[in-house]
Amino acid sequence: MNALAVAGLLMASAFPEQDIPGLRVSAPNQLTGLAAFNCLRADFDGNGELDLLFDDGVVFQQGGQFLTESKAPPPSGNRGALCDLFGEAADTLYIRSAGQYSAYEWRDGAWANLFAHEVSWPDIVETEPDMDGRLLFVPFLHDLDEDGRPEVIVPHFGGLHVYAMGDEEMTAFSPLSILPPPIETPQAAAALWPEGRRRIELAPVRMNCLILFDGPRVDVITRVPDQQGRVRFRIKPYTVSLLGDGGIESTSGPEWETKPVPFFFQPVRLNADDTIDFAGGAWEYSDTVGLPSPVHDTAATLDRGATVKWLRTRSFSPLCMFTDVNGDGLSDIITETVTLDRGRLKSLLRRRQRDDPLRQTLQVYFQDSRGGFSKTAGLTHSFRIRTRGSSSLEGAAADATGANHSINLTGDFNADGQLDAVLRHDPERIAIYFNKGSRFSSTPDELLSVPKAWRWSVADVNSDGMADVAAHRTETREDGPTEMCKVFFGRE
Ligand SMILES: [Ca+2]
Ligand SMILES: [Ca+2]
Ligand SMILES: [Ca+2]
Ligand SMILES: [Ca+2]
Repeated sequence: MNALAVAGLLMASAFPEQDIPGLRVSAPNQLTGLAAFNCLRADFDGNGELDLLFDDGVVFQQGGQFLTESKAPPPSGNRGALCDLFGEAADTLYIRSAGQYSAYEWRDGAWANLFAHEVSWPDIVETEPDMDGRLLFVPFLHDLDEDGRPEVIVPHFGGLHVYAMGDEEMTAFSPLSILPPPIETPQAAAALWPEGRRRIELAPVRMNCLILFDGPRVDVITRVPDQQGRVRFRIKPYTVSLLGDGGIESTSGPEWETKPVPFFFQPVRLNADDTIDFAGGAWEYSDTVGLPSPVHDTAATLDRGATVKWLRTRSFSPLCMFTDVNGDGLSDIITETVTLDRGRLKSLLRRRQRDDPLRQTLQVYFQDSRGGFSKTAGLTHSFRIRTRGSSSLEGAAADATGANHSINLTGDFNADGQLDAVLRHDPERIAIYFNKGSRFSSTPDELLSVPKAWRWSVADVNSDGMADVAAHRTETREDGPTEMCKVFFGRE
């Protein structure tokens, strides 16, 4: 192969890129690998291409390009209102504003109002005049009775409030008492003197539970800490039925509890069975060798705490601990091991600048179909991480754990079902290594220009099945901070 052919190949494989100012993609959720967007995404104008709804308007996509120059403002009169989408197409905008519930569709270049109903919500939805027409993206829709039409769900101290849309009008059901009672939060005694400061204090209350919705099934999950610093999860399952006469009914199934599990566990779905799983991780400095070094625990249970898969590695907190790395529908455990050799630690402790590459070893423990995880790692790969040459241990920790230096294993860039690894290659570029099933490519398959000061994250921005890299930076300009974002679109 001659040099020209090599250059041709490299150019052919480069990811197309586009600036989408204002777009922000978060670091992945450590338990699910999912990144959060600061916009809602749907094909609002029905041209078959996904559009981006920001809090101040829609950026449409046309011919694979996002038209960032012209933003269509959200429906007027909904400043500071809560906004959610629903359904397969998810192109209808549902809005909860002060005293009102309304819906809009984009038709012939403008928002068309589908309905607007007066509602008195149990919580405060403020229409903020100073919100400058911006929407708040808060999920509140769920199809409880599975008729294809979403209900509005508002959890509140008084219970779970449900509202259903009929053809003409809206039904407000009486609140379901299925949430744990609010707890009074202790506070300092009220002052009795001077007289002018005397007042009746209302004890602040809080409610702490997680509500999982799955069709008519509602699981209410509470944490019960024990004396040993562990925690049990108590799960109350309910089935909610909306009755034809405007009534609502909830029947409770048998309550269950997990065995005591580590305090850092959280409920999560690691496979598609009926049992809620629990998993998590935490890191600390371990002082066993005389020098503080980071250790990270990663643990998961698929059987209510009866067996816990527990892995301890020398590492800071990884970007993500659980994703379905091999695309079989079962989430796998990812651990990282950072090789911080004694020489480097000593030089860090002496506060001497070093720019040694760290070694970060990725290990994947695959979940099997028998309800467990592999005993040994099914996929192991050692990557070189170049840090900025931090002069302190904390700095090195920040370097190694910041989104800029950790390994991101949450996106499939070539749509082969295997998640690919993304990491910073050098100060000016990040590298993508394709996952070959039992190993990663030994050299980067893609190198993207992402300057040092830019942060980056991974998500399928245009929903074409191939992960993309979104790099961002906040620039301070005369008229305030401006969010810069450059998206590199993955392609086969
Ligand atoms: Ca569109
Ligand atoms: Ca898997
Ligand atoms: Ca892949
Ligand atoms: Ca994509």
